[in-house]
Amino acid sequence: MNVLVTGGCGFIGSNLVKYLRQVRPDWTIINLDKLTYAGNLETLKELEGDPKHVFVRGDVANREFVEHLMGVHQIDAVMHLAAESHVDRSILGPEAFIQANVLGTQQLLEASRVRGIKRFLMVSTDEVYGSLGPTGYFTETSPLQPSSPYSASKTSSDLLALAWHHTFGMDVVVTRCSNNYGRYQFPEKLIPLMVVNALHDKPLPVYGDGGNVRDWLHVEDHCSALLTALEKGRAGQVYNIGGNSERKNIDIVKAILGLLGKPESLIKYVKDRPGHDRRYAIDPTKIRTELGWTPAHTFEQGLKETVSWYVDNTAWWERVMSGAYRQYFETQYRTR
Ligand code: NAD
Ligand code: TDX
Repeated sequence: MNVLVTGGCGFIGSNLVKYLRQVRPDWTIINLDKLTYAGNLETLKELEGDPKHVFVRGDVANREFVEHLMGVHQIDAVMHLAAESHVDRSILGPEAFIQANVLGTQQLLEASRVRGIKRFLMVSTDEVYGSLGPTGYFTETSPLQPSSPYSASKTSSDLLALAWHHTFGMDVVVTRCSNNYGRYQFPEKLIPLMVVNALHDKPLPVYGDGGNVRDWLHVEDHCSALLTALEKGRAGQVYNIGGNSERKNIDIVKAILGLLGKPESLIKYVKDRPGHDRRYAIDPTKIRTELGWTPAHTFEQGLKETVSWYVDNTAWWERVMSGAYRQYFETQYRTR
């Protein structure tokens, strides 16, 4: 089996590539990544020389190139993770999100159709559903009401993937996952940002009143769910992924400070994010009952391990913060 993973040098993608190499050792993974600011090839250093992991730098929006790549590597299935992923950046500059998430997905779908790809897994997000009130859960039939340019672009790509199933008969499965946390997350997202700032005794910027709720899932549980959906999901279906771990942002920030032995005086309430969704909560019944998936991590244990990982791997995030991680690609690949 030859699988094209797009965005395999990002947070979830790099965890997924490593996970697949472990649990499906006979598969060949073609990792197509543009290496934007969020792509870090260094994260996959341990796979150097592994003949079953082929890294290719490229843009999913470059259809001719992607079609060629799919032909050369005789790709059977696509796991599409490549995207611009940070909500705050989408507020500052939405264009890159439309280009990568909407146009990029359309081009990738079209290349997949032309090449007769047997299964296309579209990695979407719970943000497509918009915001919940204090009660209730997102199910797969909840209305799609995205709030930010990021979530609107993801909703577009999610619906494009389903359109390629309905209109062209392509075998497409869509997953919508809640907030991920774990190792190798870029320190612009809530959990790693708070850890890194706390380690530097810098203020921890909490948006609004800190009462916004997110539903957290360990990245390794997301990876196992993606493999389950790829192998067992029904064509044309959507599967929510979540671990029933709703937490208020402020409670997470306080938990991180507690784990690091830092004072709560570091918390700084700042201006709210425009259009900030109040609450996300996933109902994962369908993937649990229909496909038999269950998460392996509890949030408390997972957060503890994640915070420890950032404490033990300062070199990784310091090279991200300084920009030095970009040199890895230059020395390892550009000179070949
Ligand atoms: P990330 O920003 O860490 O990584 C994105 C990767 O995609 C990077 O390696 C980047 O270089 C690459 N990329 C961006 N544009 C590209 C393009 N045009 N062509 C090829 N590669 C490109 O993101 P992440 O947090 O790992 O998220 C991965 C996917 O999962 C995204 O589609 C995101 O919407 C989705 N998702 C994320 C979460 C979360 O909590 N992080 C939750 C649900 C769904
Ligand atoms: O500095 C901060 N202060 C703060 O209060 C940051 C970066 C975030 N927040 C809040 C905003 C959110 O309520 O924390 C919460 C989480 O924020 P992010 O880490 O930016 O994630 P979110 O906006 O929830 O989106 C994430 O989950 C869904 C991912 O970035 C998306 O890619 C995914 O689709």
